[in-house]
Amino acid sequence: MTSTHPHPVITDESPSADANRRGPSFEASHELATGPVTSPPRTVDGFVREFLDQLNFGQGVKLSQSTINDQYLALARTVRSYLMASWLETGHRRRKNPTRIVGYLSAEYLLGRQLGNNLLASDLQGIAEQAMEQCGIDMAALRGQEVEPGLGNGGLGRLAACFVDSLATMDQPCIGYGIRYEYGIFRQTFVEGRQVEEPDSWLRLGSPWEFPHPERAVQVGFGGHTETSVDEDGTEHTRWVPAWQVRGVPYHYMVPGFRNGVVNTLRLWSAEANQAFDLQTFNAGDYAQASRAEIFAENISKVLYPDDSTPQGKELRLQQQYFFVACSLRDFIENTLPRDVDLRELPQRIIFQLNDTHPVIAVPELMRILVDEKGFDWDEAWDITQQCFAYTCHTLLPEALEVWPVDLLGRLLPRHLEIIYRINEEFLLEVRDAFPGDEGRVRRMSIIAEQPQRAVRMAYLATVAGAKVNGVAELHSQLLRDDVLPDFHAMWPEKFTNVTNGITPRRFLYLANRRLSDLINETIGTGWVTDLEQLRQLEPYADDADFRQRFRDVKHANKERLSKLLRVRDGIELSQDHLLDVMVKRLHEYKRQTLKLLHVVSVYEGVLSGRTPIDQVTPRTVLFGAKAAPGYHMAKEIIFLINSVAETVNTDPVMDGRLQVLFPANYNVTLAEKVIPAADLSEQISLAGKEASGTGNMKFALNGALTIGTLDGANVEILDLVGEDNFFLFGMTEPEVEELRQRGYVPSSFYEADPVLKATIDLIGSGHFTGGDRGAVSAVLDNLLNHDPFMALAGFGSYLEAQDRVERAYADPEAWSRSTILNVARCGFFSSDRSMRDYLDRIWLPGDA
Ligand code: F58
Repeated sequence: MTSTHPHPVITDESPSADANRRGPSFEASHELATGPVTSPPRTVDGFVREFLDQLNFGQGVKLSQSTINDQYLALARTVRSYLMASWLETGHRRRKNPTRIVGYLSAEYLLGRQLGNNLLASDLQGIAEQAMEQCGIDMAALRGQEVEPGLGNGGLGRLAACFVDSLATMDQPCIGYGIRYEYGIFRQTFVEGRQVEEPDSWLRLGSPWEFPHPERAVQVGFGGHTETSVDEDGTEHTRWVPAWQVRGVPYHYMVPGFRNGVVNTLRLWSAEANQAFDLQTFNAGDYAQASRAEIFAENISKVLYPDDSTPQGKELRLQQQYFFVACSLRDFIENTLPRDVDLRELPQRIIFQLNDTHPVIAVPELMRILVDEKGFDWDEAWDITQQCFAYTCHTLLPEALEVWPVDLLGRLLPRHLEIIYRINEEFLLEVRDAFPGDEGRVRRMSIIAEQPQRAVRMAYLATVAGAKVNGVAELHSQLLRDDVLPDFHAMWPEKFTNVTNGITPRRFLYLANRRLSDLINETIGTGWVTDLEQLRQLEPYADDADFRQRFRDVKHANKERLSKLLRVRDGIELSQDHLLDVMVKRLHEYKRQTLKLLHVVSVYEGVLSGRTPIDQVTPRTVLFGAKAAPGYHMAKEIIFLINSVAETVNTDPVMDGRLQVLFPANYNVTLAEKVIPAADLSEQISLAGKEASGTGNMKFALNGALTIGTLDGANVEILDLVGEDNFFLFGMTEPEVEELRQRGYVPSSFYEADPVLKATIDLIGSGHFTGGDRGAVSAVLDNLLNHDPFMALAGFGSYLEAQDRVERAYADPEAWSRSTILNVARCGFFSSDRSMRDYLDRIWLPGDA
């Protein structure tokens, strides 16, 4: 352990020369400078004093002149200063006692607001409330001032945020690595029912939670060519000579554990030009040209790519991916790992978890560092690399598996392409060895696809390089083994494992649902917050009428809270005595928002046509929340249709206010925290075999909503745990879906055979919801009737039947409450703490258990 890195084979012109210069690492030099750091006193007075200091000296204003934004920034910095000692102490402790740490590589972190979470983690909520009161400040207004960092698209980014929260709470060393996008997921607005995207300038009013560290910047190269030389021993060396470089500047964010004195680090990279502008060109008056390099570099971390399901051909996206993993590996190897550690020991010090394929270019990057810069021979480098990575797949849709055309990759990262070719060559030798004479298999498994164009299959590269490959729910992992990567599974069955997703109970129960957590605390104590299985102790209370009443009171109060919010935020009215039926998630055909909409229209059509007496309609509010990728045409048409139906149904007196459809714009983490605790019914209705896991499904169940759902993703496991009496199951199984597809699925035959479905679709087709304009809805309807790739029409009958069951169950409040309590009591498994334990046991530290 005490030998030094092998001598680097690097010349002075190399982009990395600077980063490789010996000297104490940053961590070590910091150590010399740190004495004990003390927090401000944990009293109301101490808090007030710190807050006023932050206001006066941080913001440069007096309380009497301060704006809400000044106050919010000062409050955030106050909370930060309480966490600081723990942050420094955690780093210090970790350096003294080195273990294998997790480097979570994720292009997305959908963090949500930080203030509430950090107050909760540091146990300063009460003190802060009182301190603000003493200052005459409305704390709720300050909370409302925070703009959430929306640095993710949906489930995958939110999962990363839950995971880092859990690791800190479990005192597990982890650095979350990602990108500090200047603009996160777009802000959605509706104009005449259609989605309009606006840039999300989340940094505009200041960003009090981040710590820029320009002195820790690293260089990242792009483009150029490679050069090969032979040394005196006859060994060949290759060197990459990039054509251009950018600087990666790290911004550090605190990731506090729940009241345990641990603060881990999230390190997000921002791209900057090495030279801001060309002074000579500027002086000559060509201002635009003078800043070209700056604009070019800064574009790399400018904006989060909104999921468009067609990742190919997006050069900037590949730049982003390489940029952040190159920064992260450099940072870990040069600035985090002590200098005296031999790189052969790297696997004992780090496991890089690849969050989907987005960071997979890290694999050839590590090989390049080890072979080209550090002088390892290929086999040894490959042996190290294979122990340093593990890969999580988050999808089952083939179109979402990233492939990069070799032209593009070779142009942007020529050395990496060479390395990938060599990895592939050696891998295919292994395949031929294991399956002699099976050239079909060799072609199927090649990391390089030949059709429709030569391209690198990033999922295959990750599978070949990773020590482990996991899916995110039992069903998903099984389909991953059987359908997506069967040849790889046949070759390395032991590589494959499952870790079912989870959610952090801190944010999604304690913070989001204060009333329910108070009731739980009162009933079983507070141990559940870090040991969610303790919720099991609530089971007997499902039979306690008094407890059920209190549970209902909580739900009612949460509806009231949501109702107030929606009135102010969106100008919409939520009827609090309705069954609140919620479908919130990204808009995607496979998730089947159209199926939900067909149900809504069928209820309306029933009343309109006289089939259903109005007094037989269960008063219900259907709430949608969904962003569509800007380039996803069909998804945007579906949004328009939902808004059109909402407008008609909500205002048609024939419904007597019994059916409301709400679609607040810009669904995000902040809104989720208010919507989920208020929901009665959780819609998880994707076509079986399409949703890898889902995590919204877990959040709803844990907050006492019942699920109507298919046997897809983690629904299967929720059903298993809560029991079929407490879950509204419908629809085909995954094998049944496949069977129907094999038989030949004809959606129009379902339309012809089911009069309710026919009437429902005909009503939409008549232009009833679009002011008589039939053309306005034809894209969605044509698609449903002629293609329906996700079999919404085939699912309609059983879905309606399940909705009938929902209404019958809802009509008995005591039985309904009993079920909701059992859902809460039995969903402890879905804590992300448990997911992290599983990653540790199965992937990160197997054998340590
Ligand atoms: C989601 N994927 C899965 N991808 O769809 C969901 O079932 C799962 O629960 C979740 O991951 C966590 O495992 C997902 O959110 C993305 O957002 C990608 C972002 C980059 C572009 C392509 C989609």
